[in-house]
Amino acid sequence: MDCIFCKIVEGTIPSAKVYEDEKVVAFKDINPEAPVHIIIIPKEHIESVREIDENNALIVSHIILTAKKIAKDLGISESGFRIVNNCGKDGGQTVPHLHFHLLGGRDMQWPPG
Ligand code: D5M
Repeated sequence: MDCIFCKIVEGTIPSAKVYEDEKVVAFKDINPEAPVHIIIIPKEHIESVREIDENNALIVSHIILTAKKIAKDLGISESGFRIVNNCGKDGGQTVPHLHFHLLGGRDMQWPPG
């Protein structure tokens, strides 16, 4: 499958990994929008939140717990952080493999663009 994030999981393209376990991988975003910008993905290829259902929904809570752990490890837990998921074209999703952004290290604005 020609999926860039699956290739990161397989290790066939490089990434700056900050965390990995049997279910997820987390790595630095190649185009950071904040001092801390980490992408967290399931190892399993799931295209987007639209493909989440009662059979695979536990991966989402695992990703949130992973984000919380990484935020603590990277020193942005106390100051606060943002977790973002973009879904589909209008949601701004550019990579069709489910991923959550963990952003921190600066004041965030609202609403997003
Ligand atoms: O965000 C997709 C994000 O993935 C975007 O912020 C760039 C990042 N990206 C794309 N390719 C790579 C590689 N190879 N390493 C690290 N980060 C990457 P979206 O929510 O789909 O707009």
